[in-house]
Amino acid sequence: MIKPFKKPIYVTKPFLPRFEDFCESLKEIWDTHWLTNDGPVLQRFTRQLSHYFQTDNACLFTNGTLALQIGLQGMGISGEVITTPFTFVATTHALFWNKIRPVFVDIEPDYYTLDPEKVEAAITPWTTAILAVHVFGYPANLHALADIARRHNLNLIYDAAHAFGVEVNGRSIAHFGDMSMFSFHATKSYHSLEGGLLTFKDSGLKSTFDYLKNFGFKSQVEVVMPGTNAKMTEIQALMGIHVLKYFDEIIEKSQQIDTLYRERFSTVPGIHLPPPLPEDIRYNYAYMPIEVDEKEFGMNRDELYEKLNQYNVFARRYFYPLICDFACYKSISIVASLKVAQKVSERILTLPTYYDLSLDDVNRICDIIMHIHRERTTAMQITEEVTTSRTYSISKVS
Ligand code: T4K
Repeated sequence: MIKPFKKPIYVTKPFLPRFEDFCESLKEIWDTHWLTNDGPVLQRFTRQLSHYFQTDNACLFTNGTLALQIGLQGMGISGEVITTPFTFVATTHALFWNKIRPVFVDIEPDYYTLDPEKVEAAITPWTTAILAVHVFGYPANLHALADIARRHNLNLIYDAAHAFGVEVNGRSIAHFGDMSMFSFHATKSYHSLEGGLLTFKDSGLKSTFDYLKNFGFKSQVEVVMPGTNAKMTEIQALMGIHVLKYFDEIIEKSQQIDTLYRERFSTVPGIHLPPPLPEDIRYNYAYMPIEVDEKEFGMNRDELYEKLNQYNVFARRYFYPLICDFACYKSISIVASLKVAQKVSERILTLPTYYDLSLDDVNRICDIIMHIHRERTTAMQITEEVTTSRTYSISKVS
């Protein structure tokens, strides 16, 4: 008998720097009384991120959703945008708030990113951009999408909310496409409490993004566009600076967790994991998605999800339902089949992974899943035997 965890194990738990270190550094903010509106800490954070991403084209926002929304607005994207239904709802909301029609196309089965073939087939005269997602930090099919965008003269935008720290051939993922958005929400492996970052190719966009996130102000007496308020505060920026120092350690620990899960699940029937990534990709191990095959495992994803809750393990069904199945997007006509996305969304479960999740706890989560599987398959065998013997005795009597 395996006992439930005493305390809940959530899908993630934000990394925090040492309390004393953070408090000590707060003194700077207390001394200056500068809390927001492009303060010195935000400026320092921006410089650090520019260095980290090796680009001056970086702009910080109060969260990833507003970053993406403003990014699309600043780039003047309109009409139709081809995107994925297998993502967090904010990806589509950013389009909606810009009065852009999302055109959902299917994903690839291994890493759940946009299927380039399906993208090409969905292009119409109204298409202005492709909005792909590096979902779970898995890079989208960068070269194929770039090729399509180039041939059809489309903007290529990445929702890289999950992909902080991901590199391809030694280059940050931020350097692909025309613009990328990174989320620094507390639930991300890299965070600034809340926060968002845009990186972009065209340096001319920098001032537009700066205006848009600050009500459109160019000077105290000039409003050059109807902007909004999407500024990052000094305390957010300070947290971002602290967490950045530990990010390599966070990745290293998450990699150990990933390796252990993979090892343990290699012998569990019906639990499928995305294949290991090619060697030229430096992954951030931010999420631990598994797919549950009902036939092989003996129960479906939702039953496993509920059972895990009984053991105090709170895995999440990222991303279910598909965006196109939410009431507010139901009216959007789907042009193409979303067969893969539908299947993945019904089978996906993201397991706990975070910096201070111990390997013992990972082992215990795996033990619980194996125990649930064994319990179910034994019960199924008994039912089968009873049914067979009943059929046999009935046929003998008759
Ligand atoms: N694009 C994509 C692809 C995204 O995934 C997201 C955000 C965005 C765009 C938008 O970026 P932001 O505007 O958020 O910067 C969470 C996050 O709120 C959301 O940021 C994230 N994606 C999404 C995948 O996950 P929920 O509703 O699942 O979060 P919640 O509150 O249920 O938290 C999950 C678990 O994390 C909790 O069970 C416990 C733990 N937790 C959470 C918080 C907030 C903590 O331990 N401490 C905390 O402070 O959406």
